[in-house]
Amino acid sequence: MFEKILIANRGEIALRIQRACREMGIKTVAVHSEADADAKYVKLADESVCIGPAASALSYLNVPAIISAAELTDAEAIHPGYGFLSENADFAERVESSGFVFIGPRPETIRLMGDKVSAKNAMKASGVPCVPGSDGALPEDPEEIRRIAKEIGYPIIIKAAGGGGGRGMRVVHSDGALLNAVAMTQAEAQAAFGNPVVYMERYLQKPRHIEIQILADTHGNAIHLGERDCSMQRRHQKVLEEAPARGLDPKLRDKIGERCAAACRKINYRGAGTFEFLYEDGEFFFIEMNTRLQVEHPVTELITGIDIVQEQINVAAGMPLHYKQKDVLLRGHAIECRINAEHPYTFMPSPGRITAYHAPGGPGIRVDSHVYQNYWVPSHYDSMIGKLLAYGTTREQAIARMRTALMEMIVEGVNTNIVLHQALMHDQNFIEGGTSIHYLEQKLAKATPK
Ligand code: MV4
Repeated sequence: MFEKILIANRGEIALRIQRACREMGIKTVAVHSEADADAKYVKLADESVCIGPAASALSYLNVPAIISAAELTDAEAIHPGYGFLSENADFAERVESSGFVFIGPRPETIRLMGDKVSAKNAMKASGVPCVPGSDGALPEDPEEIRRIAKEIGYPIIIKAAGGGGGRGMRVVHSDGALLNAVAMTQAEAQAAFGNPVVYMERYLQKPRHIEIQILADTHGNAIHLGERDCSMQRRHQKVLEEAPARGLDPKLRDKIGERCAAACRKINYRGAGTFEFLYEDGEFFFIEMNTRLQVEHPVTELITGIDIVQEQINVAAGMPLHYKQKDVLLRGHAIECRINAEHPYTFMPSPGRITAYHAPGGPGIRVDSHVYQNYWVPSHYDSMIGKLLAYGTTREQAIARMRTALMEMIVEGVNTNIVLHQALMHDQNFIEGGTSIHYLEQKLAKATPK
């Protein structure tokens, strides 16, 4: 096992990874920007290194500074967390060629999944069901493009191979609008990602966003940990996540989960990963794969009892997974509310000093947060200040516990979205469950007419 790991991230996830390391007897190195120098989680690490000024481009994205910090402190492995460099294949390659272990998939795998066309091709070939669409990149010939769209049937969606997470997409409703939309998406893709390749899919109009968590080791074992429903989102930012997904047939879960695990075995996947699906009318359609630890991983930890971060570290050290598929039992229900320092209805970021803070507690409550009274929320990074999770034997109990926890939670000095979560925990459609990816935006549009 490693003796020392460098954590190339900040905030709650830096603390989460530290906690896993401490339990495993591994020393930690925190790297931080000037803006995060005084944060308590930096002091909690065994060692810390300042890697640059507040701006992410000069610190948390500063590859040479991070590698130097690992050399300076004699760390053996680097955990990238989520965001920042976590899905950057060049970074993973630089980490490994510098003699460190990258806690994540092999660089080739990150690259394969970073290109959405090659990801979909690989998954289709591995037996994962995909959204019906073009066979890879769209051809040049406009008549060919029109024929493909007609065959799929309108509405269709044009997506950039270099995009993902909601960037570089365009919905098209008719043949008349098609070729212009393709040209626009190609031009935007070239400008944004340096890659003009686009592909086409049938546009699903009211899907849910359901993702499957997987773990794979370097001994040929791959397992799935069930799904998370991440449909409650606004502008591609998830607001809350839960597991299991309301109404999902356990037989279908096992089937799709096993397909994902089999695909991992086939491509020699290593570490933790997430298969993103759209789910509509009882059918799963693969859209993308995330090759990192996700923000919402604790939802799965609560219903499986598996520490996903510790498994990542184990696998990176070359050890086999601690669990076989038959050991993975989904028990109860978990909900995660992302607590952001932002205005609850305009979503304007609200950096500044937290003047009063009280974390909720009690049975089934978990708070993953790095903040405290007097903590300064910097304006340079995303606005998430923590995650509040509630576990219950039933979904109803998880909701009841989340309501209580949200009521107990105190964050003063900055705006937060706590009242939005409170409203959602009393929303009749949320309580019923199974709302689509468009539900929250529609609810907000009704609540705040222009
Ligand atoms: C889609 C879709 C409907 N049909 N693909 C947006 C993010 C990117 N990961 C894929 N996205 C979508 N792809 C087809 N064929 C609708 C979305 C989509 C979406 C997906 C997941 C979560 C939130 C979303 C919000 C708007 C659109």
